Amino acid sequence: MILELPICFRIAQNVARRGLAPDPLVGARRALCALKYRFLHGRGSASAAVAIALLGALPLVAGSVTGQVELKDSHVASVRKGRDYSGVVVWLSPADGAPAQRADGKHARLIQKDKTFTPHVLVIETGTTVDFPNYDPIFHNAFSNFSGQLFDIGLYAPGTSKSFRFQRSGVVRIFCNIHPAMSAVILVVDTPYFTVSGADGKFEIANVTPGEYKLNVFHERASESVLQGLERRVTVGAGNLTLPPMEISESGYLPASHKNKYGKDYSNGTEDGVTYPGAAK
Ligand SMILES: [Cu+2]
Repeated sequence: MILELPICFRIAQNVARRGLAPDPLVGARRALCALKYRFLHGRGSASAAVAIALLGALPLVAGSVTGQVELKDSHVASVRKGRDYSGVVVWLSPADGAPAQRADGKHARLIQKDKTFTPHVLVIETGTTVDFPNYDPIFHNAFSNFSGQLFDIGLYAPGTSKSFRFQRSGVVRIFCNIHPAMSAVILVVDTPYFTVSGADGKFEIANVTPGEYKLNVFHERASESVLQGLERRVTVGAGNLTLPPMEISESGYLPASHKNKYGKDYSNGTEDGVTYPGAAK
């Protein structure tokens, strides 16, 4: 106890000077020290110590946001007849324009198997590295020359993987330079609060720190104006916030063919016959 007191005194001074602690655990420790010092020495402000205890020692209870989306006016059979409303991204960004979150050191995966990128829609925090493992017996070459972030990880052989770190927020449309039918979307966001809807259109963003947020929505076949019309401000408290159902119109979406990474048309029907240096025979 005696040895603790000088430490508590310094911490209490630090708390008094700064007002708040950086996180609840540190706050709790500092507040306990401050209170202990106050009672042992009869100095300092009791109200300040209590305020510190309340602000720092009581961890904020995380909230959640749930809702349901429906895709309308779609030309895609699985959506129109199968009622597949998957692939809608919903995320929360701080309403006060707080500094962007970065996820340096985090990894996510976009698998290539059966000439398909999985998942088709991947959401990551800015700074995340995406690994592109190739589980096919053929070469692939993921790239993007659309808006968002340009990248080209080159050819990679069966059973190998390449990686790329996404450092800017935005929509990155991914293609394969060998297989024109392969596509995916990586959405890079400046927040840890995001989710992707399931086939039933339901979504949940869990473990949200209570506060004011801007709710953002993305779907690859929705126009910019439709998506902007769905933005709204939400207040997250402790417990669950259920949003009213949202309809996302695909009206005006025109599927368009895309070029390869050189900006040229893909060669017709020969992709599987291509032999690459070092490819397994
Ligand atoms: Cu490919």
